Amino acid sequence: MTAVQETYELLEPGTVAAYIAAREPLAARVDTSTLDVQEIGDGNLNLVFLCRDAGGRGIVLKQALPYVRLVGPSWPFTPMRAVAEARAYAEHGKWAAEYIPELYAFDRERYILAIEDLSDHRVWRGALTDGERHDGAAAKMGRYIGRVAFHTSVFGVEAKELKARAAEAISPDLCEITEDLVLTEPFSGAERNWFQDELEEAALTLREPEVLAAAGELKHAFMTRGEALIHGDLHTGSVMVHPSGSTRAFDGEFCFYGPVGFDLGLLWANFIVTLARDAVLARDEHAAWVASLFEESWDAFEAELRSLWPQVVDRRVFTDAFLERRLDQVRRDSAGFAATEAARRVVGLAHVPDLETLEPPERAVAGRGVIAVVRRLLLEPVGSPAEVSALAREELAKG
Ligand code: SR1
Ligand code: MG
Repeated sequence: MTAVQETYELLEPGTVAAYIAAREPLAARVDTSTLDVQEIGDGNLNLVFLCRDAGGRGIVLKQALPYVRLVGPSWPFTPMRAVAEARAYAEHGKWAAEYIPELYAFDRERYILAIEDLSDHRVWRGALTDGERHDGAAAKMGRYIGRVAFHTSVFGVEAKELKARAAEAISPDLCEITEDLVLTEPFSGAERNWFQDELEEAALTLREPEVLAAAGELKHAFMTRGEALIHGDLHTGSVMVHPSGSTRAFDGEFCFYGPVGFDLGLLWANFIVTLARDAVLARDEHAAWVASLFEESWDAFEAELRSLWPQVVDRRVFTDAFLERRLDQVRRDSAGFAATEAARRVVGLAHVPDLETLEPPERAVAGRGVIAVVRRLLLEPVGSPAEVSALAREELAKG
């Protein structure tokens, strides 16, 4: 981990109104004289201020702390992640503006992003945990991933230009977090891993040599395949949903040029975790709906990529036949990355409320079920999202 000696002023609820008032493009968006400011950051990393005026207008300020919030100042961490997030909003906004929040301004000196207020939306993880259905959200995220996969890759960007962009977007510290927490530690063991005592035996099965080797392949893919400017942390806690159907991916600070299947895989992993919750709570109807989201997201991704394919920059080798091979590769990658992400939500550092809010006996059953799904996804070749979904339901039904 790179230590940073950053000195910049952190926002506090009491200083936010003055900060906004002093910046013309922001001051025009809310009435700072009636501003109510709440710090609502519930993620692992940053400060997030929801600012709403008496007239109901709002704005969100997100500031990167110079350390990992989940752990505290003992884990210094680069605030340059805010630069990466601004890059994600700018680049993804060119191609998929309807699927992300609007970025109003970025303060490079203090690592503050001013973003569209989506407080009328819900974080998808919370909605899924409560058993809500948001029809069409998975398809929207599939389309988002498909657009980004095309327009920020060698398929949509001239080769030298793409290399220059990729060089500018390297993000070693953020990638290291994912490489360690998602792609290594659940399978190697680590001091900061934690899990219920009842899961000890199951957790150890993730360290068997074949499982570790499969995780190694995925880590290698993550570290070496700069396919597109992916979101990089697209779990269900990074998506907001609204009853109108509006669905937005936020928190793009982990974006980097990486494998496209990583974004789909993170969504799928968190569908698996929801399925585990549904299984122990006997929420059969919700489970049947969640089980359909794997294919829904994939089909939308595939349709988007196919529809953009005629615009491929270099058609000499990136032919229609190549597209079929490419889709096979992303399908396999997605299933593999889903396994690694699901594993870390049960035995790694960063757990999720979908499972943690269960009563201990149900939590243990759900955790063991997720681990069984992870092992099968890593050890058996899985060819389609429908297979991932069916395999997950089969394992989780064993209780
Ligand atoms: C120490 S940061 C842990 C996790 O929080 C972020 O949301 C990412 O998912 C990261 O892996
Ligand atoms: Mg996040």
